[in-house]
Amino acid sequence: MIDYQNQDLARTYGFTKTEGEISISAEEFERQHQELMEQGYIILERIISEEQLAAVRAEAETHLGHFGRNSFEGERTQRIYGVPQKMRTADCFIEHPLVLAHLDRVMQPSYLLSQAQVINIQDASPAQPLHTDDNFYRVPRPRPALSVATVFAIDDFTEDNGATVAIPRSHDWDDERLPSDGDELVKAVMPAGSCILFLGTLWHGGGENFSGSSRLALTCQYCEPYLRTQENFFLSVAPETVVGLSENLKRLLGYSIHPPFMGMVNGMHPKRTLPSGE
Ligand SMILES: O=C(O)CCC(=O)C(=O)O
Ligand SMILES: [Fe+2]
Repeated sequence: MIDYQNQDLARTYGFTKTEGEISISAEEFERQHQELMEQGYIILERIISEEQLAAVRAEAETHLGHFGRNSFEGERTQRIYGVPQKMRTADCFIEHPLVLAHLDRVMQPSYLLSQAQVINIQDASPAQPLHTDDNFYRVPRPRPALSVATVFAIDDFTEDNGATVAIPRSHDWDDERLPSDGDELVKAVMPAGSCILFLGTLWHGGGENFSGSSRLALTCQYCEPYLRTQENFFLSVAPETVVGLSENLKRLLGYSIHPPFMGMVNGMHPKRTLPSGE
């Protein structure tokens, strides 16, 4: 019998695999992976260049405006949504080879970008409520993560400017267990260009900012390929924009097939819907 679940049935447009090389050894990568699975997060130091940071900052500044509408978004926090349409300087964060290598290891092929946001936490902003990022997928815990997130520091993340906080090992908690006063909280204090990468089951949140300055960050969430994404990128990213993107980004935005045929359009690969060039 044909194995329809695992076979790529397409001819012209098969399912695409991650492109890009990582710059660390296989042993170091394996060590990071073990740490991620044990504590629920890892910090990847200085993986974005000064030039890339300057470029994303300049582009973000042209879009930052509104403040959040509730305590989750943060009433003193500015967010840019729809980033893959608006900001080409964010691409190198969304498809960073080391991030994708970790995603390849913990998620099924053709995982999707669920959301991408710039987050600017202003001074005198209270901490964001602690939460997990995949709790709207109502599958009982403990369980494997259904999403993975990154938060990149564009400004240095310091003790007092709102660095992301996380509860180590909380990715293993069941549904009954909620954060309480005795829990260990770590702050992702890290230089600009670094990121905290964590499982969607980990309890975390944006930190309190009492530094006198704002904290600029870029965050991405990725979900298993069979789940609904938070942002509807089919509507927010124009097909004319998608045509110019890398294979990695096309796949992450849903121009991909989760074998054997999830994601099809009129029985065909979604890339066939793109304007000429594809
Ligand atoms: O801003 C941060 O450090 C974290 C943001 C976050 O966890 C979220 O918006 O889901
Ligand atoms: Fe979050």
